Amino acid sequence: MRLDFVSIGEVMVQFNPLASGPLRYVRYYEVHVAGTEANMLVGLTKLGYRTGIITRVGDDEFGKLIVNFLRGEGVDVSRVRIDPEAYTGIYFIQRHFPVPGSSTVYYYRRGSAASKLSPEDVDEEYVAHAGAVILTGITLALSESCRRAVEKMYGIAISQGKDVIFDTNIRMKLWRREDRAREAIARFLGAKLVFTNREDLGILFPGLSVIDAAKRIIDRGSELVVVKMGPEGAIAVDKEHRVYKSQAFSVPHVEDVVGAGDSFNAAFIASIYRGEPIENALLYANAAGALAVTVRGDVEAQPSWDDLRLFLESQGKALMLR
Ligand code: KDG
Repeated sequence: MRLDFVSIGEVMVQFNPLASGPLRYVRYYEVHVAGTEANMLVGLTKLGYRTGIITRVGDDEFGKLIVNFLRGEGVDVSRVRIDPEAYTGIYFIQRHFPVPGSSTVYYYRRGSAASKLSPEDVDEEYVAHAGAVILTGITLALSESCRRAVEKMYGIAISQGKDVIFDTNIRMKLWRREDRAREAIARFLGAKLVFTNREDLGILFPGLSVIDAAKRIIDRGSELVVVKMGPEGAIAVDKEHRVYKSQAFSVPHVEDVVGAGDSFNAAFIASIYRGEPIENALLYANAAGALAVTVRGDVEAQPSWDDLRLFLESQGKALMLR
């Protein structure tokens, strides 16, 4: 089977409270399936692409939920390994406290099945047959064997002349030390398309402005760098150092901001791979990011092209596909 995009990473069960505020007062949770790589793949399937994930889940009910969910969304799960020795990772979200409009994640994932991913999970043929590979800093942070698995996938993609898309996605709760993140992520900054954000650039290139830091990534071999800035929109820098700026959309109600960046990435990637200009890709990506924050769960409000058209029209803009 030929897939357009494949990725590797941990998929977890997300417990998202029905009420906002401190978790000690929360009594009811809603169950979702999430994880940055899977989120991007689901977003891409909604926009018409064929995707697949390499991961491990435990031989437990949460693992079964994840596989059923991803399969239902159209993501290829033929490379999901069921690990009888380890459990499926989970996490909780605390919403709108102590900072209204923000969300905080609490992981229960150390030693999980996915943290045991290793180079042997990376099927060379599977990667070689894909159109492009999506990698993130989160998988690099999970364990030494995860890091080697991501490096293997990167090596296969490069040797086969495949595009690599990389999101720095620095989670300090996983890395604990900034120098570790900086060192592990450095070699991936030559990926063809790099997504990042202001905080990550501050860790990767301390003291540099956002635009200068993005230009440094271009100088390492990347062709396009996209800096996501949440409610402040996004900036892209291309290989001629041209800078593109775009504004975010505001929505009437922010339910949960977790996953917005993945929704943004999916729409941006989908647009670029169908040949849309960078300005339009940024517009559609901001729209997809805005939609994602309106619901609990990372992927539930990711748009199709028709959804994007309707959303943009409601904002006085148009979807102009080539
Ligand atoms: O981008 C959203 C993800 O951060 C969230 O779903 C959880 O994948 C996750 C992680 O590792 O933080």
